[in-house]
Amino acid sequence: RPDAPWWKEAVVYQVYPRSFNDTNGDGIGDLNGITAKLDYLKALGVDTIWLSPHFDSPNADNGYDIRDYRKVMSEFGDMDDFERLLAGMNKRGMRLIIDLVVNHSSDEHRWFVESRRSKDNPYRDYYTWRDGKDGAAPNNYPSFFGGSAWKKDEATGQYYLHYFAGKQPDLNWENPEVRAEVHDIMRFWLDKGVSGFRMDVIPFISKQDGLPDLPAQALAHPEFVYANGPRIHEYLQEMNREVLSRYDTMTVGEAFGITFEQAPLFTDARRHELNMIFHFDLVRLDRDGWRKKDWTLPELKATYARIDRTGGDHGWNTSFLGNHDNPRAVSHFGDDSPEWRAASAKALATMMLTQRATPFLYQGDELGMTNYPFRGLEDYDDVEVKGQWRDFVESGKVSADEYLAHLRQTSRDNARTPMQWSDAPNGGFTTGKPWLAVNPNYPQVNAASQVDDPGSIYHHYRRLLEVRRQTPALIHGQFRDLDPANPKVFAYTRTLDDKRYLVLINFTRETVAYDLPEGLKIAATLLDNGAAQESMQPGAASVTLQPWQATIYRL
Ligand code: TEU
Ligand code: CA
Repeated sequence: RPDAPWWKEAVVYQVYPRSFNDTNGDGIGDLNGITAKLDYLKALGVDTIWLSPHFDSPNADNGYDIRDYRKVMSEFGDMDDFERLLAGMNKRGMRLIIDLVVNHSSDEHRWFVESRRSKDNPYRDYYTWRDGKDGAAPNNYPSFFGGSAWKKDEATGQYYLHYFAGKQPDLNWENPEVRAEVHDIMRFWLDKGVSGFRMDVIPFISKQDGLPDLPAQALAHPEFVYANGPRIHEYLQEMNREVLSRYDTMTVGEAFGITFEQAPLFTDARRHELNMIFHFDLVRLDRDGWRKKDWTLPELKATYARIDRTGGDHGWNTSFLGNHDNPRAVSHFGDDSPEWRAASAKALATMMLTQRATPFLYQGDELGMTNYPFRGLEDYDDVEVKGQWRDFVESGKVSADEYLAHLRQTSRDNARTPMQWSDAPNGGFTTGKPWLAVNPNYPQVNAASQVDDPGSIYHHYRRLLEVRRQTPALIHGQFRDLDPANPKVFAYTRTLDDKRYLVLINFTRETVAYDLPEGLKIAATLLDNGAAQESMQPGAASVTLQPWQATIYRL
């Protein structure tokens, strides 16, 4: 598609800098560590990096609490290191998008330090301050990180709003000065040469008029109220007009609290808001908050079909199976037992990279990194865990054993353990003490051994990305699920003009004899994940799918 914008054909790799690569032995990944791995990423075939927050921060939430939007977090390096990273990327034809975290700042941001001083401080209105109600919080809003979303501040006796931690006060977007500040920050980084933004909880920036109490049934999932403020689309259109439309950018909004019906309001190109959003429905298929639930393949397929429909003719989607807030993809949707880990990780890669969407790979998923074998509370670092522990376990609502059993599978820390580069101590991530423990399976699961092995997960990702680049139908082609109710096999076609491809994925440990629906016949195999055992004859109408086999055929 010669007329397609670059961001539709891009392949994005998310770097969580803290856990990527440490070059100075302090146990924390850094920008120089990313620069040192650009050739690795280039060889994998990704062309864009999304960098999780790299800004100055006291790290109450690993950088999602920003103290200075124009300064590099000292643990990660300095502005020279950032410029070097960008130059190294440009040299390799790669682009960088950064994390725009502007629903809230850190409470240590200069604006908030001023704001909390007095009711008439010029920065007072940069945040949301209210009097308490009957000696308690102004309303019943809960925080995602436990307790109330309001915190009383001693200086003035008023409460400020924080949807996340108390150290993450929500900015007041009603104030035009706040919006102008954000636009300036965006221009600052775009002028440096970044190519766009992943926007953190962006639907939350518009607050409900009058901040009324949540009805009881909304308390467990306040995101659907927080994401539906009356001015959200006005703010995004203004941001687009003032900033984005003047640069060649990629934008992707983290759409926490957005339903399928609402998605096109953000992504329909005719509305001039964002290019794409991250739908939560797939990664939340099997959970309710920290609770893990069962999921079925037909549910997963229905979710893909719904996501694809919301793209429509004027929108575009993202494809992702994990990020720094979710468990590891292979542990989540695949089979991370030693026997099936590699095959299932490759099968998931095949699924993720053959959607009509821009793929976002999360660091380490190209190696099939797995969830961490957490034991007790002391193994976790995440601020979210501490808040939930207070709300659910200390309050006596849930036993420690029950909470920990679910958390082991749902915790964000599963994805935050350091990258496993080699079988050297600490997986080669650091020569010091890593800020979060390295998964003990690093001698078996690491980049060095997979780069050397053409049959590895890494090389399957690499081949998939190559095939995708050469096959426009796999990027732009229409998606159709051929067999939505099949509980074992995901079978879909991707069609562009007269080119038609079939993807078959066996989601089980069993061999499945599969007759192609609708009289379809295979013309050739484009790429399989190494599980297939028969070589297909042209004209074949049935396939014996091996456990976790995933194959792309030309029809
Ligand atoms: O995430 C918000 C979000 O949707 C969830 O990950 C949320 O933290 C939790 O699952 C609700 O129970 C974004 C960032 O990706 C996350 O890392 C930050 O902690 C959060 O916003 C606050 O900035
Ligand atoms: Ca370091």
